[in-house]
Amino acid sequence: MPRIPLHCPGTITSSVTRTSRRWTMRNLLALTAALCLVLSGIAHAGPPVTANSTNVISGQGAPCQYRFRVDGGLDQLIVTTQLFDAVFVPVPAWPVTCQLVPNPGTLAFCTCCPNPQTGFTNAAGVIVFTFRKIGGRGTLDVFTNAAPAAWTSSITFTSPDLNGSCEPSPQSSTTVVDLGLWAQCLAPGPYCTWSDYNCSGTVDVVDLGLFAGGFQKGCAPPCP
Ligand SMILES: [Ca+2]
Repeated sequence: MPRIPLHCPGTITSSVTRTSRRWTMRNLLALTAALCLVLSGIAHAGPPVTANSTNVISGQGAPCQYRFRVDGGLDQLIVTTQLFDAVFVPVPAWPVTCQLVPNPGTLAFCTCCPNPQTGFTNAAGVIVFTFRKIGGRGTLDVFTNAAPAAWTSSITFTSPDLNGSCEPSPQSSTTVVDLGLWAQCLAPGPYCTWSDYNCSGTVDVVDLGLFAGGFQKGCAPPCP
């Protein structure tokens, strides 16, 4: 017996439902795209504001000072900056410069790597600078410029290259001249922080060991 094709009411309904679903999906996609455009317009950041942003300096390995070494051994100074605008929206792709600047307390300073360093904030408004391979002793200003936002902090530091000579490798930046500077602070001479690498309050054989770690070390790539 030949079969008669039937259009059941149920089939028609499901076809209509499918079409309607497709139409709704298309509208939903269009709406989402429009919403994204509007939101991205709202989220567009203004210039960074110092009071709303953060600039954190870390990496100090001893309680009283940073200890650097021209080969990058010992401490690294890490500057983490996050920029926000006046309404706390992160500021991406913003140019930031970070510089170690000698101040009146700087007794000697040299660096094997570029100073200042420059870069751009990421999507979260964050940029991280790393400073290492440094010689000298005393204090330094850490100046971060994300104009119109800016910060200046001061750090105390030392290194086995106490006179900040930064000889290139294979020369040694730590020589008998530096040994003389270190030994000035041995008892009964006056105490000085720069010779006290472990910040114990006295200059002794432990510090001599850390100082000696600078022998045969000179400036060499990579940077930072
Ligand atoms: Ca030296």
